[in-house]
Formats: sequence, structure tokens, C-alpha cells
Amino acid sequence: MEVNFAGRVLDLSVCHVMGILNVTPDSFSDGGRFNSVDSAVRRAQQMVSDGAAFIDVGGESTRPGASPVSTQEELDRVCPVIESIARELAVVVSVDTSNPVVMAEVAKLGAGLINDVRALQRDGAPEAAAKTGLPVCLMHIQGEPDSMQDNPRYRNVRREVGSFLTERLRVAESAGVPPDSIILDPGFGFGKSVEHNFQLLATLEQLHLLGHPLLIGVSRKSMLGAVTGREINERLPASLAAATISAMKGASILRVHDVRETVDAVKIVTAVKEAV
Ligand code: 9MG
Repeated sequence: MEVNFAGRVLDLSVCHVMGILNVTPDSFSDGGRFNSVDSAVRRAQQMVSDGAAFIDVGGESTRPGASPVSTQEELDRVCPVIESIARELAVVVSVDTSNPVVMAEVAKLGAGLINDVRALQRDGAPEAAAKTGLPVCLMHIQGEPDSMQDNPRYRNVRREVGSFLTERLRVAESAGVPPDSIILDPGFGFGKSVEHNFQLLATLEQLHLLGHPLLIGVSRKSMLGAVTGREINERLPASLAAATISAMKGASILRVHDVRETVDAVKIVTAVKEAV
């Protein structure tokens, strides 16, 4: 199951780690734009040394309650960082964006994957993503980040996430995104209660029936805090447990904050799978 990410070919039948690199103003202690780019690239370099195969660069916060940013602000935040990482580091640069203008620009700068938490629902996004020629990750979301956690409701969360992803696959393919370059993601924490999230994790293997590699993001999320009672910076053990379960259930990419520790966990999962 090989996928070409702008010239870097990865086998997605094994599990890879994606490091999270937020380039929103609150992500840096040093304020100014130059220093922010510099420290973002250094952070990416550390994650690559720790074993990340992907770096996911995001310029718009998608945390519950977050408000949207303008296209120009998003471009200003992500473009210099993407350009530097793509030029300097041996890694696939993923871009966390739903904005068709940003998709088109970052493709010219060396990005290798479009990670859209809105699954190409914005006007012009399916066509823009197809035009880049890059692989795309389609993630399930119910609602929008500013209100998605207000009152998430499902009759059957697993079935409804599956139907949503099937419909978004159809839209992406109709716009010209090749089916073999589409990755799917159930979207943990995006319009879901704690129970919905754990029902999805428990039945993750069923999403393989859709026939696409899976990207999973559970690192430090509130579903882990709800069960353990831990604050966000104390959720490493819970994050590793959830990452290990996801990898055992066949996830191809784990989107995480703690790259070094997750790479070790994935090595154990791989050793177990190879021993069968
Ligand atoms: C940007 N972002 C935040 N959480 C995410 C998740 O779970 N999956 C993907 N694909 N992107 C995410």
C-alpha cells in the first residue's frame, strides 16, 4: 500500500508517526514572526530526529471553541514554515487546512499531504485539493470547531461516521482526487462525546471496510482526560495506550505531540504483528 507524498513514497501497510506542529500565535513564547519560524523549524527537526515520518503544520486552531482565521493570516503563518521544513528536512510535510487558497499555495512550497478536518466541505476545496495532485486526508467532523462540542448527537456513531466518510470519498473522487491517495480519519473529539469517541476507538477496525488507510489523532485529547482525570500535559501514558490500540487495529498514521515515545510504542506493535 504505497503512497507518493510529493516524491516521498511511504508504505502505509505499516504504521508511521506524524508530529504536530501548530503555528498559531499562542504556540510560541518568543512572539515575533522570524523567531517563530525559526523555532517551529527547530521543533520539526527534533521530531524528525525522534522518528516522525510526517510533520503536520497547522495555522488555524481547530480546538473546540476556536474561531476561524483569514486566508492571509493562515498563509502568513504556515507558508514560511512549510517552505523551510520541505527544503531542509527529510520528512513529509502535511498541512492542516480546509482553505482552498492555502491548499494551492502550500503545494507549490513542497507540502506532501493535505489534512482537512472538514473533509473538503468548503466551497472549492475538492477541486483545489485535486489540482494539487497531493494525497488528502478526509476527516469526519460534526458541525464546526466553534460549536461542535455543544451537543453532539448520533443514533449510531460508527455507522454515521462511515456514511459521512463514504460521501466525502465520493465528492473527492468526483473532483479528481485519485482514490489510492485518500486517507480517512474518524475525527476523535470533533463533534463527539467521550462515549462516542470510545465507541469509535473500540470499533476502529470496521473503518477498514472503506478500503483506505487510516490516520488517527487521539494524542492528549479530552477523551483521555475524562477517563484518567489528568490535565493535558499529564496525558502521555493515556495517549500511548490509545496510540497502541489504534496501531494494533491497523492505523497507518498516528498524529501525536510526543513523537519519540510514540515511535517506541509503534515499534512494539510492529514487532508483535511480525511475530504472528
Ligand atoms: C488538525 N487535527 C487535530 N486533530 C486531528 C485529528 O484527530 N485528525 C486529523 N486528521 N487532524 C487533526
